[in-house]
Amino acid sequence: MVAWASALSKTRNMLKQVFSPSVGDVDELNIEDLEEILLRSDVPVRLVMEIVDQLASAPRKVSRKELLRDLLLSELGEAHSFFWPTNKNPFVLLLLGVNGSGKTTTAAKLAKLASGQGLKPMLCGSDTFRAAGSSQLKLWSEKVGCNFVGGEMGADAAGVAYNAVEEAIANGCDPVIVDSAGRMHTKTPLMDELPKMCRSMDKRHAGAPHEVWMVLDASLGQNAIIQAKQFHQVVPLSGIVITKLDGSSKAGFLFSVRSELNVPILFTGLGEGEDDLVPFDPIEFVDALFGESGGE
Ligand SMILES: Nc1nc2c(ncn2[C@@H]2O[C@H](COP(=O)(O)OP(=O)(O)OP(=O)(O)O)[C@@H](O)[C@H]2O)c(=O)[nH]1
Ligand SMILES: [Mg+2]
Repeated sequence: MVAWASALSKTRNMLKQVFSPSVGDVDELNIEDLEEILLRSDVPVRLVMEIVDQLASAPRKVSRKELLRDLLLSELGEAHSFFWPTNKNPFVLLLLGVNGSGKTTTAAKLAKLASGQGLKPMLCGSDTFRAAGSSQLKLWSEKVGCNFVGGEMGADAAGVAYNAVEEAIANGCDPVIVDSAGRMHTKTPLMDELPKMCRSMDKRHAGAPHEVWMVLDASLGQNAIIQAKQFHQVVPLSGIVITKLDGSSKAGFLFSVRSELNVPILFTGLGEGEDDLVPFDPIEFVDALFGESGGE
């Protein structure tokens, strides 16, 4: 809870301006200020309008803060708990996203989580665009203490992914977490590489990758949704990881994910360390927005 509260301190501090300590007091709430703050936090316009309408028309005895909390929670829907499937032999997960969104760090954090649960993960560094792309993940694999397969700069990313799956099968590693090179959603040739990677893994291990998660940088706000839609068209996404929630004042775009993408938010990055990845919990997220303490 402390991590969530401190991660969301920027947005929370803005909200505090409209909800005075005597929260719930109708007269203390300036709806225009709230509207501006929600929009600045990248909460979708449609939802902001709905919130403003509902708050303005609610009976006086209803706590505005509670009503806002309920509206935000219902927009996020239920929490989606993720458990590593153990019947895929191995389960293969592909991570993708634009440059610098946090894919490599997230791959390492996920491997750490899987190791902690007694699994034997394999990290695959298929970022062969950059000289340091694959070696960065290799360093992480040493830190986390797990198997690793990578490729030289310029190597075929699909081939690297194929090799990783093959080696995982040979060594009994499960899950396989495949990191990919950052790519802009607008660059067609690079985007075309993603289905090729999927076909290559499927050739070695039918059904792989079993899941494809997009890693979204929270500081991008609504732009992250535009990117995700493009990726979703090229390779259907089964999950979303939101990184850099710590320090983002644009976390309101999370409220667009369900209505615009209908892909579950599974994990959230709350820092740069290997343990700073937590399952996404809508209640903790929304409560951290209104929390009164922590992480100032
Ligand atoms: N504060 C914070 N920083 C993060 C988080 N996740 C990743 N980062 C930082 O973001 C930067 C980019 O992370 P990478 O994991 O290299 O991102 P990437 O998507 O693999 O980047 P490319 O491979 O270049 O596309 C690094 O400095 C990470 O430490 C997070 O949850 N919080
Ligand atoms: Mg990377």
